[in-house]
Amino acid sequence: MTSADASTSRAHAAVGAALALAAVCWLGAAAALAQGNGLRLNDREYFETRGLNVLVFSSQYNGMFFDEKTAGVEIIQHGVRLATGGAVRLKPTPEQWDQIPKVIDRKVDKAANTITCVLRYDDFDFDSRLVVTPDGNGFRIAVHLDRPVPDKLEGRAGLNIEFLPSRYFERTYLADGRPGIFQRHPTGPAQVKPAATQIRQFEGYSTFDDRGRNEYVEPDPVAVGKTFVLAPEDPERRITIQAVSGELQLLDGRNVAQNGWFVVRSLLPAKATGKVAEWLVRPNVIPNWTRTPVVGFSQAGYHPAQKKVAVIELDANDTPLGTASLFEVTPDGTPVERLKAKVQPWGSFLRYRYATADFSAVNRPGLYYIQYGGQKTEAFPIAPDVYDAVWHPTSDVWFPVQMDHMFVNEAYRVWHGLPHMDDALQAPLNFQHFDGYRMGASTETTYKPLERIPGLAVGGWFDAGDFDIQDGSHAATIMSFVDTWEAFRPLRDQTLIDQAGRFVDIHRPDGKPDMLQQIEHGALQMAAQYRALGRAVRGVVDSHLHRYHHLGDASTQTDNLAFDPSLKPYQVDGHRSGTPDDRWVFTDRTPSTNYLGIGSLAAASRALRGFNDALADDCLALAKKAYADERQVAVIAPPTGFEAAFGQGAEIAAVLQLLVTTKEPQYLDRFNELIWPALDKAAGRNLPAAVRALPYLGAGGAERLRPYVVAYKAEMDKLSKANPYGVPIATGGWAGSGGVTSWAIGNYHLHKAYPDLVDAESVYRGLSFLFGTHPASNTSLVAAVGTRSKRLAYGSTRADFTFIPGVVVPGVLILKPDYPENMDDWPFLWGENEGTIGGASQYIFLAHAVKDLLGR
Ligand SMILES: [Ca+2]
Ligand SMILES: [Ca+2]
Repeated sequence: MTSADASTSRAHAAVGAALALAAVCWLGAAAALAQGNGLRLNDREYFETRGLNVLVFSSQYNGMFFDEKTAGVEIIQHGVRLATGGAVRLKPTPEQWDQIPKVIDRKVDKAANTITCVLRYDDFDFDSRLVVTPDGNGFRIAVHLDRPVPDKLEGRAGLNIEFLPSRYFERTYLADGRPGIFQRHPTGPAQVKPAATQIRQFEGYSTFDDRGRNEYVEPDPVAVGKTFVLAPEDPERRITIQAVSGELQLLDGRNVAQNGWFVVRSLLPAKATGKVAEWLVRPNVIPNWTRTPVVGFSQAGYHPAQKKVAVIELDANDTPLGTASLFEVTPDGTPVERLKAKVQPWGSFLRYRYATADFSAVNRPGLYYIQYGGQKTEAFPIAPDVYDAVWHPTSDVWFPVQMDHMFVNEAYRVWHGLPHMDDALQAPLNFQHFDGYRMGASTETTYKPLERIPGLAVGGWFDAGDFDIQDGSHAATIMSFVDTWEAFRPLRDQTLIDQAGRFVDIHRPDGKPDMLQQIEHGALQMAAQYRALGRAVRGVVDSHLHRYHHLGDASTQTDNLAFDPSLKPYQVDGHRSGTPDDRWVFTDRTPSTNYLGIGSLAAASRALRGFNDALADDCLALAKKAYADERQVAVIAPPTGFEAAFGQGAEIAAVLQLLVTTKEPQYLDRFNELIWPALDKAAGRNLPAAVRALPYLGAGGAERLRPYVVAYKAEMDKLSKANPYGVPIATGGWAGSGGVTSWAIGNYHLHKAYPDLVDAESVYRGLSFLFGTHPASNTSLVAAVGTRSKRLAYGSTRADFTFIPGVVVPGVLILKPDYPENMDDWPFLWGENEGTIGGASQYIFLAHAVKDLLGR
């Protein structure tokens, strides 16, 4: 929530207090008095009072991506999560890949109103007990030790809690009464320490590029004292922290990592046991605070013919108003009320209450806004052409910026220089990478570890906010683009893409459809991998952790010079250097990834026919050979585990693409062999492929498939009642706009084949969800699309607190147990703000699909 939202929420609190029914107010006050205004443990196992929640390891640190800033003791003050990471930590300002404690025991004691967690660091055989207990208007955090801090951690282990910098921008603090300003950008202090004193990071890798100097950097405190008051001037953010013994430090984690937070810390004393640290934390609470309602609607507007339903998200203590109004904005600025809609209470979902207001009756083209109580939304259009251009930023800007092995320019701005011309080396053996890649005991290729794999410095997209090429999502993106091309033929040409010159210029037509040029760019990388390796692999990724977190111009991530081990590090000789920074190709054998790669080549060969015939021929030949090879492997060694369970979906995609491209009976037979048992196992996941194969399945195909669609429709009806948005909302560690998009695309295919069973509104709802009809905020999740859209995202420009236009962010993360969040003032949570090529390509398809249905 931004400071503008914070002031409206204060205003709303005042209005709410004045307008709310007296009886409700009185009951609320009585209940609060009965609880002594204090925090109580609720049924969801966190501490709660009106305006304040304290979570104690409701979420745990994730071993996969380590510190995601969503674990430990966390504070949600006036509806805004602003503190995380409360725990015993081993560094002043732990980074993402620093050691995280494992929770080996968590006791929620309702009778004692206490949560106790035992935290363990296996590397040091170090256990601590963290106890959180409400106290007066706040709570106590205490650390207990049965055995003293291990020698190696003396002066290192401390009680930490982290505060989100953006929540404190333009605010101040007091340290024992001494004033300070929270810096907008970190300005130290920091100190250099010998590398030997560094506490081991993930798998022994280092986030720090010491340029061979055998050292690393740690922040020093910005302030020290017994009592800190954070944001004393702001009743929404004011928090007082007092060290019962010892002292507090205030540190700025951004000095070592742009995604660092402000840290309040007390070192644990050496050689001590029992209660070794204790804080009294008192977050200010505004009496009878009520969160400002969120009026969810489509920031991109509505087609006159579609339903227009606003979803109103309300504080649990709020009561829905009777009506909401739709005002038209007339040319002289006078608002004219066009409809007063009844507000229909929907019920509870997660921590909020919901209601809906249906404005569908208004269908006259114009500009409108929704008024709910004292609140009015941004203006938005109702018009037949609202969806015509919504995919343009993603296609014109975001995808060009994601292009690897190209120099990318936009008018006066260079997005990035020519990157990764030193691709790529065979990854070494037995290697656990920091981004989930892994190599086993064999390369399973003809290349030796660290040997150059030729021909890979061409084509490809950065998968997401980092700079790797992931084959699975890369292949899915090519197939999605081919779907869009074949279904809708978008001829838009606003980008110059010159493969020979490795040059991309945005807003500069070159006479060639951009969609075909993107398919070509993807196919160039994929075909290069098949030429060199005979199959798709896990992907191409940075070799060292200190380069993986690279922020800025992709062309400076490596030196673009081929690594030559006979030279010294940083020594350059012609086109070779001694710096081992070339990316690695992880070549572990994964049939499902290979099948997706095969499908992408087969699909690309169709789209590229007549555009780049040589590449089209090559793609198809590589796909057919690789498919035959992979089937041989499957006969010798049938897949097991994950591959057995999920690999068939990928083979279905491959066979479908080969079938559509070649019409050969061998692929039709294999498709029939695979698809029907797959439908019996999981209809929803496999229906889109089955529906698209209908033209090949013969006369009875559609009728044979119908019962599966009937069953899917029943599931969908159930789902549309599970939350007020009528779409599947994911609850995992990565927010769900991608899932919503592919769900809506599936519905599009089903609607086209079975319009009596699956309606078009289920397709539109997916897009409306992305455009602002979602929990937590009403910001469009597609940057630069809609009146108000994402102002920052987890892309290569995140350190600048901005976004790449057209990025589709994952969106609203549901933090355990009940808190929906999408930060729009802090870009660094990838689960909320990192766009992917898969999600973006699917968004382009969905935008076309919605326009297609509404254009009829
Ligand atoms: Ca073009
Ligand atoms: Ca290099």
